[in-house]
Amino acid sequence: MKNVRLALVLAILIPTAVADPANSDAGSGADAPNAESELFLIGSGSLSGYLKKFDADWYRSYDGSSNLACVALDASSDITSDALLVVRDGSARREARVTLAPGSPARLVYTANSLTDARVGILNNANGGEERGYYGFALTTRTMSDFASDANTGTDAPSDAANAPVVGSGCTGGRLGLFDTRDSYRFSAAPGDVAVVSYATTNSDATLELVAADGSVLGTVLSGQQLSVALPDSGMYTMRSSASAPTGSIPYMMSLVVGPPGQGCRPMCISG
Ligand SMILES: [Ca+2]
Ligand SMILES: [Ca+2]
Repeated sequence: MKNVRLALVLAILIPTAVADPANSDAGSGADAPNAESELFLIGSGSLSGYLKKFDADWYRSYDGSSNLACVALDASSDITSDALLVVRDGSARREARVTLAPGSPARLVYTANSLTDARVGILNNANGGEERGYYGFALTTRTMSDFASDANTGTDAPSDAANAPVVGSGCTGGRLGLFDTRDSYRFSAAPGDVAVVSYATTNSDATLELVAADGSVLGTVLSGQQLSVALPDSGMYTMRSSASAPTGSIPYMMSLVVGPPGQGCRPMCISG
Protein backbone atom coordinates (compact mmCIF):
# COMPACT_ATOMS: atom_id res chain seq x y z
CA MET A 1 0.00 0.00 0.00
CA LYS A 2 2.84 2.30 0.91
CA ASN A 3 4.51 1.66 -2.46
CA VAL A 4 1.32 2.34 -4.36
CA ARG A 5 0.93 5.62 -2.55
CA LEU A 6 4.55 6.55 -3.25
CA ALA A 7 4.17 5.72 -6.93
CA LEU A 8 1.07 7.87 -7.12
CA VAL A 9 2.86 10.79 -5.46
CA LEU A 10 5.82 10.46 -7.86
CA ALA A 11 3.55 10.20 -10.88
CA ILE A 12 1.92 13.45 -9.87
CA LEU A 13 5.16 15.24 -8.97
CA ILE A 14 7.60 14.22 -11.70
CA PRO A 15 5.96 15.75 -14.78
CA THR A 16 5.74 19.19 -13.18
CA ALA A 17 9.08 19.00 -11.32
CA VAL A 18 11.14 18.32 -14.46
CA ALA A 19 10.25 21.17 -16.78
CA ASP A 20 12.75 21.18 -19.64
CA PRO A 21 14.48 24.56 -19.73
CA ALA A 22 15.82 23.74 -23.18
CA ASN A 23 12.31 24.08 -24.54
CA SER A 24 11.24 27.12 -22.60
CA ASP A 25 12.37 30.50 -23.86
CA ALA A 26 11.74 33.31 -21.39
CA GLY A 27 9.91 30.85 -19.13
CA SER A 28 7.14 30.47 -21.70
CA GLY A 29 7.30 26.70 -22.04
CA ALA A 30 7.86 27.09 -25.77
CA ASP A 31 10.48 28.02 -28.33
CA ALA A 32 10.49 31.73 -29.13
CA PRO A 33 9.56 32.48 -32.76
CA ASN A 34 12.29 32.13 -35.37
CA ALA A 35 11.17 35.15 -37.38
CA GLU A 36 11.14 38.82 -36.45
CA SER A 37 7.61 39.07 -37.79
CA GLU A 38 6.32 36.68 -35.09
CA LEU A 39 7.43 37.92 -31.70
CA PHE A 40 7.09 36.94 -28.08
CA LEU A 41 5.84 39.90 -26.09
CA ILE A 42 7.92 40.16 -22.93
CA GLY A 43 8.30 42.57 -20.05
CA SER A 44 11.51 44.30 -18.99
CA GLY A 45 14.03 42.50 -16.83
CA SER A 46 16.35 39.51 -17.08
CA LEU A 47 15.32 36.57 -19.22
CA SER A 48 16.97 33.38 -20.39
CA GLY A 49 16.39 31.04 -23.29
CA TYR A 50 17.90 28.21 -25.23
CA LEU A 51 19.17 28.06 -28.77
CA LYS A 52 18.50 24.77 -30.49
CA LYS A 53 20.33 23.78 -33.67
CA PHE A 54 19.77 26.44 -36.36
CA ASP A 55 17.51 28.32 -33.97
CA ALA A 56 16.66 32.00 -33.75
CA ASP A 57 14.58 33.51 -30.95
CA TRP A 58 12.77 36.80 -31.34
CA TYR A 59 11.18 38.94 -28.65
CA ARG A 60 9.27 42.16 -28.59
CA SER A 61 9.39 44.12 -25.38
CA TYR A 62 7.49 47.29 -25.92
CA ASP A 63 3.89 48.01 -26.72
CA GLY A 64 4.47 51.40 -28.37
CA SER A 65 2.19 53.28 -25.98
CA SER A 66 4.60 56.22 -25.60
CA ASN A 67 7.89 57.33 -27.08
CA LEU A 68 11.01 55.55 -25.90
CA ALA A 69 14.08 57.68 -25.28
CA CYS A 70 16.64 54.91 -24.80
CA VAL A 71 16.85 51.14 -25.08
CA ALA A 72 19.74 49.00 -23.86
CA LEU A 73 20.27 45.28 -24.32
CA ASP A 74 22.75 43.31 -22.17
CA ALA A 75 23.23 39.84 -23.59
CA SER A 76 25.40 36.79 -23.05
CA SER A 77 25.49 33.26 -24.43
CA ASP A 78 27.33 30.03 -23.76
CA ILE A 79 27.71 29.39 -27.48
CA THR A 80 28.59 31.75 -30.31
CA SER A 81 25.48 33.67 -31.31
CA ASP A 82 24.40 37.06 -32.54
CA ALA A 83 22.40 39.47 -30.44
CA LEU A 84 20.32 42.00 -32.32
CA LEU A 85 18.64 45.06 -30.92
CA VAL A 86 16.03 46.36 -33.34
CA VAL A 87 14.18 49.62 -32.83
CA ARG A 88 11.77 51.61 -34.91
CA ASP A 89 12.78 55.25 -35.10
CA GLY A 90 9.89 57.05 -36.75
CA SER A 91 9.15 54.85 -39.76
CA ALA A 92 12.72 53.54 -40.07
CA ARG A 93 13.84 50.15 -38.79
CA ARG A 94 17.26 50.40 -37.16
CA GLU A 95 19.42 47.60 -35.90
CA ALA A 96 22.52 47.08 -33.76
CA ARG A 97 24.20 43.67 -33.79
CA VAL A 98 26.98 42.02 -31.85
CA THR A 99 28.48 38.54 -31.87
CA LEU A 100 28.39 36.89 -28.45
CA ALA A 101 30.81 34.21 -27.34
CA PRO A 102 31.11 32.28 -24.06
CA GLY A 103 32.49 34.64 -21.42
CA SER A 104 31.95 37.76 -23.55
CA PRO A 105 28.76 39.55 -22.51
CA ALA A 106 27.91 42.60 -24.60
CA ARG A 107 25.77 45.69 -24.40
CA LEU A 108 23.90 47.25 -27.29
CA VAL A 109 22.24 50.62 -26.98
CA TYR A 110 20.03 52.85 -29.04
CA THR A 111 18.95 56.37 -28.24
CA ALA A 112 16.52 58.72 -29.94
CA ASN A 113 13.47 60.54 -28.74
CA SER A 114 10.94 58.95 -31.03
CA LEU A 115 11.41 55.19 -30.66
CA THR A 116 8.15 53.33 -30.93
CA ASP A 117 9.25 49.71 -30.90
CA ALA A 118 12.00 47.59 -29.34
CA ARG A 119 12.81 44.03 -30.38
CA VAL A 120 15.50 41.52 -29.50
CA GLY A 121 16.77 38.66 -31.62
CA ILE A 122 19.20 35.99 -30.46
CA LEU A 123 20.48 33.97 -33.41
CA ASN A 124 22.44 30.72 -33.35
CA ASN A 125 25.59 30.89 -35.46
CA ALA A 126 27.76 28.54 -33.38
CA ASN A 127 29.59 26.24 -35.75
CA GLY A 128 27.18 27.08 -38.55
CA GLY A 129 24.19 26.71 -36.23
CA GLU A 130 25.05 23.13 -35.28
CA GLU A 131 25.66 23.73 -31.57
CA ARG A 132 23.12 24.34 -28.84
CA GLY A 133 23.28 26.44 -25.73
CA TYR A 134 21.73 28.85 -23.29
CA TYR A 135 21.67 32.62 -23.45
CA GLY A 136 20.47 35.36 -21.19
CA PHE A 137 19.59 38.98 -21.70
CA ALA A 138 18.17 42.00 -19.96
CA LEU A 139 16.41 44.80 -21.75
CA THR A 140 16.01 48.18 -20.15
CA THR A 141 13.97 51.01 -21.56
CA ARG A 142 13.29 54.60 -20.63
CA THR A 143 10.39 56.57 -21.98
CA MET A 144 10.32 60.32 -22.55
CA SER A 145 8.16 60.75 -19.46
CA ASP A 146 11.12 59.51 -17.34
CA PHE A 147 12.82 62.78 -18.27
CA ALA A 148 9.83 65.04 -17.80
CA SER A 149 11.43 67.50 -15.38
CA ASP A 150 15.00 68.28 -14.44
CA ALA A 151 16.17 66.26 -11.39
CA ASN A 152 12.50 65.53 -10.60
CA THR A 153 12.12 69.13 -9.45
CA GLY A 154 9.03 69.69 -11.57
CA THR A 155 10.73 72.59 -13.25
CA ASP A 156 13.59 73.52 -15.58
CA ALA A 157 17.09 73.59 -14.06
CA PRO A 158 18.71 77.04 -14.39
CA SER A 159 21.52 77.79 -16.84
CA ASP A 160 23.95 78.88 -14.15
CA ALA A 161 25.08 77.55 -10.82
CA ALA A 162 23.14 80.07 -8.73
CA ASN A 163 19.94 78.35 -7.54
CA ALA A 164 20.84 75.15 -9.41
CA PRO A 165 19.36 72.07 -7.73
CA VAL A 166 21.74 70.13 -5.49
CA VAL A 167 22.14 66.47 -6.44
CA GLY A 168 23.93 63.58 -4.77
CA SER A 169 25.62 60.46 -6.09
CA GLY A 170 23.37 58.50 -8.42
CA CYS A 171 21.38 59.05 -11.60
CA THR A 172 19.79 62.37 -12.40
CA GLY A 173 17.61 62.87 -15.46
CA GLY A 174 16.58 66.03 -17.27
CA ARG A 175 15.64 67.50 -20.57
CA LEU A 176 16.97 70.18 -22.93
CA GLY A 177 15.08 71.81 -25.77
CA LEU A 178 14.80 74.62 -28.27
CA PHE A 179 14.82 77.45 -25.70
CA ASP A 180 16.46 75.40 -22.98
CA THR A 181 20.07 74.90 -24.02
CA ARG A 182 21.75 74.51 -20.63
CA ASP A 183 20.83 72.91 -17.28
CA SER A 184 23.06 73.26 -14.23
CA TYR A 185 23.20 71.07 -11.12
CA ARG A 186 25.38 71.43 -8.04
CA PHE A 187 26.97 68.88 -5.77
CA SER A 188 29.21 69.19 -2.73
CA ALA A 189 32.64 67.63 -2.27
CA ALA A 190 34.78 66.94 0.77
CA PRO A 191 38.58 67.20 0.86
CA GLY A 192 40.20 64.50 -1.31
CA ASP A 193 36.98 63.55 -3.12
CA VAL A 194 37.02 62.14 -6.64
CA ALA A 195 34.08 62.78 -8.98
CA VAL A 196 33.20 60.20 -11.63
CA VAL A 197 30.60 61.50 -14.05
CA SER A 198 29.04 59.90 -17.11
CA TYR A 199 26.42 61.08 -19.51
CA ALA A 200 23.73 59.61 -21.74
CA THR A 201 21.62 61.57 -24.18
CA THR A 202 19.98 61.29 -27.58
CA ASN A 203 21.95 64.24 -28.99
CA SER A 204 25.51 63.51 -30.11
CA ASP A 205 26.53 67.19 -29.81
CA ALA A 206 25.32 67.63 -26.23
CA THR A 207 27.97 67.83 -23.51
CA LEU A 208 28.23 67.47 -19.77
CA GLU A 209 30.82 69.73 -18.14
CA LEU A 210 32.27 69.50 -14.67
CA VAL A 211 32.88 73.04 -13.40
CA ALA A 212 34.72 74.29 -10.30
CA ALA A 213 33.44 77.09 -8.05
CA ASP A 214 35.72 79.64 -9.78
CA GLY A 215 34.11 78.76 -13.15
CA SER A 216 37.00 76.74 -14.53
CA VAL A 217 35.94 73.68 -16.53
CA LEU A 218 37.59 70.55 -15.10
CA GLY A 219 36.40 68.20 -17.83
CA THR A 220 33.80 67.58 -20.55
CA VAL A 221 32.09 64.39 -21.70
CA LEU A 222 29.83 63.48 -24.61
CA SER A 223 27.08 60.90 -24.50
CA GLY A 224 28.50 57.47 -23.69
CA GLN A 225 31.65 58.82 -22.07
CA GLN A 226 32.88 58.81 -18.50
CA LEU A 227 35.25 61.17 -16.70
CA SER A 228 37.09 60.83 -13.42
CA VAL A 229 38.47 63.97 -11.75
CA ALA A 230 40.26 64.43 -8.42
CA LEU A 231 38.52 67.51 -7.07
CA PRO A 232 41.00 70.19 -6.05
CA ASP A 233 39.03 71.67 -3.12
CA SER A 234 36.10 70.92 -0.87
CA GLY A 235 32.90 72.88 -1.55
CA MET A 236 30.34 73.10 -4.32
CA TYR A 237 30.89 72.01 -7.91
CA THR A 238 28.59 72.24 -10.91
CA MET A 239 27.59 69.81 -13.67
CA ARG A 240 26.30 71.52 -16.82
CA SER A 241 24.30 69.65 -19.44
CA SER A 242 24.29 71.67 -22.67
CA ALA A 243 23.31 71.49 -26.33
CA SER A 244 24.12 74.41 -28.62
CA ALA A 245 21.27 74.20 -31.14
CA PRO A 246 18.65 71.65 -30.15
CA THR A 247 15.96 71.09 -32.73
CA GLY A 248 13.63 69.17 -30.43
CA SER A 249 13.36 67.76 -26.97
CA ILE A 250 16.59 66.12 -25.76
CA PRO A 251 16.37 63.78 -22.78
CA TYR A 252 19.58 63.13 -20.87
CA MET A 253 20.77 61.18 -17.86
CA MET A 254 23.82 61.96 -15.74
CA SER A 255 25.62 59.67 -13.34
CA LEU A 256 27.64 61.12 -10.49
CA VAL A 257 29.81 59.28 -7.99
CA VAL A 258 31.50 61.66 -5.61
CA GLY A 259 33.61 60.76 -2.59
CA PRO A 260 35.61 57.61 -2.13
CA PRO A 261 35.43 55.32 -5.20
CA GLY A 262 32.07 53.58 -5.26
CA GLN A 263 29.10 52.60 -7.33
CA GLY A 264 26.87 55.40 -8.51
CA CYS A 265 24.37 54.41 -11.11
CA ARG A 266 24.57 53.07 -14.60
CA PRO A 267 22.71 55.53 -16.74
CA MET A 268 20.63 54.29 -19.56
CA CYS A 269 22.43 54.19 -22.88
CA ILE A 270 25.93 54.19 -21.40
CA SER A 271 28.28 51.25 -21.62
CA GLY A 272 30.34 50.17 -18.65
CA1 LIG B 1 13.20 29.89 -31.82
CA1 LIG C 1 15.97 71.56 -18.85
